[in-house]
Amino acid sequence: MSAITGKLGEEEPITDTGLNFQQLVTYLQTHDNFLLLSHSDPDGDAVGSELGLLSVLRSLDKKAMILNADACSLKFRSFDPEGDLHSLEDGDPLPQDLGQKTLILIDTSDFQHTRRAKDVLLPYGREVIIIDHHTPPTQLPCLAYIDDTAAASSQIVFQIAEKLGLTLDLTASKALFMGIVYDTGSFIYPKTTPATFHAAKKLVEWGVRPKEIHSALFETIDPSRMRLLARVQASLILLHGDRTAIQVMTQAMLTETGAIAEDAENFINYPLKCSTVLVSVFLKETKPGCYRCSLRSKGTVDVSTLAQTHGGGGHKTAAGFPCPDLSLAELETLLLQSVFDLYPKD
Ligand SMILES: [Mn+2]
Repeated sequence: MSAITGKLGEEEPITDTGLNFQQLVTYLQTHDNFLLLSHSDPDGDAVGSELGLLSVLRSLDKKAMILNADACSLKFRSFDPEGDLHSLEDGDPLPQDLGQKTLILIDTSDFQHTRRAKDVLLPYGREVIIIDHHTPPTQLPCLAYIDDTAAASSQIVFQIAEKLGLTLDLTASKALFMGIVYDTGSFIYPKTTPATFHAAKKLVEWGVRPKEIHSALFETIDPSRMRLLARVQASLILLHGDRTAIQVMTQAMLTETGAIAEDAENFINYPLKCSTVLVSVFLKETKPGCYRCSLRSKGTVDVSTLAQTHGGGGHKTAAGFPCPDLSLAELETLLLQSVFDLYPKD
């Protein structure tokens, strides 16, 4: 935990802009007229924490609304039966009283990550306050409560509700549970703690059925994405004694299936389920004839070195590099050798 952040703890020291948890709760109680927004391409936790916080504020009889820059993807819309997820992308208008509104930026502390909102929303509110669980920047742009030990922003919103003694309605409870499931990879990522399970337990007590959330999140693939998955997996080859998996996605596959490039998210992870595979390579044609190479490792080898050699970057287990000047055949030849060189020789 960095010194400038607020913490879950009421006597924690703070600096100029860092709020502690009690100060955050007091702030919400003593202000009114809120506009909630999150980062671009709002993910499960962005949507879940926004819908949860909207309900918390309305339970306190506050005026509150959500207005993001980007529309949220279809699979999250079922968590918003009242249609509260407004966005500039959907053509929703700026509120007339924007200058009187307190803007709550949730699930990011970086104004740059709010796309158009940084130009048309954030400068014009009465005040901006951040609620987030990511590692904070060295200088916060405004008042902020950041708990980077929290598994999800949705977990923080649950803690606010609990502190206020609220029992959330089913819509808000489902949204928060979904945000937690999304950001913890179904309760397995390292920041999953007893506090995460405590939140989940209470949300289930408030009526959430975990199976229903799981189905909405993970069993709602569009037919176009399913067809793309079939095409990409048909390209899969195993090399180097079944230690390397390579998959290719071309522009033609997107055209033929009606899918979009984002639909291939996570395809690179499937081959890692194979017991022998140590490195998964995904070659994506980003524009006609132009490829990008993504690499995933189970952790035994470091794929970031390979990516750096070719002008890219990343981490030990997830890296990538652009390769605009190579044909697919040249790229495959290059990877055949360079991935092989990563393995320890006996
Ligand atoms: Mn999050």
